[in-house]
Amino acid sequence: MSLTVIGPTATRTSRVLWCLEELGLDYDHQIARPHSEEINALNPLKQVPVLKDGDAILTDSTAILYSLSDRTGRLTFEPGSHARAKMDARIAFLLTELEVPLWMRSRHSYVLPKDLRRPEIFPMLEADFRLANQKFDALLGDALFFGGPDFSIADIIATHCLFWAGDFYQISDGARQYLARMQARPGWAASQANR
Ligand SMILES: N[C@@H](CCC(=O)N[C@@H](CS)C(=O)NCC(=O)O)C(=O)O
Repeated sequence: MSLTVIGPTATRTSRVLWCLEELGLDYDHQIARPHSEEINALNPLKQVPVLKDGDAILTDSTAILYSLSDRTGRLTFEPGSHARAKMDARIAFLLTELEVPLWMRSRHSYVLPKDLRRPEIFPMLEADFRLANQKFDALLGDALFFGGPDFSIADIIATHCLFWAGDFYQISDGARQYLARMQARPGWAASQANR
């Protein structure tokens, strides 16, 4: 595989970097910013991450994680199995509940043009995040991993969201312990090296 990850580390790009580190695959990393000429030419949404995968251009961090894990058969569960459906359900929760208040908080803090930002929604977003954090705790229970019996791409997305949440909010004790456990993995440290 010839893989080039494009996007700054301090974005959802880090999900892709961490996945590649966990898989032990070789890759290049280029730090182009969202809305830069280079990104706009690759992704009509003007967003990062972008993965150049041979001749193919892949976008969306979750789609990229699915592509890499399905192709290698690692960090995931067998397609069609109940374990896989459970992991998919956990990822759906992460993207539709835990990530949403974080993304909206970021959009209205620094992503959107100034005249479109609405900081008056911040208290509502904080309440949404609290609720999502409680749901995360309930789903995790006393399990080691969020997506199933082993470390999976669900843990990459969950960890990234909880790390991102630290920019704005205090996370629950359970989430903090989970985050510390995930960040102790060597792949996490390696994924953060090129900032
Ligand atoms: N669902 C996409 C979201 C990508 C995204 O919004 N990336 C942010 C950086 S983390 C970005 O490029 N923002 C610029 C913008 O939305 O205009 C993914 O997971 O890759």
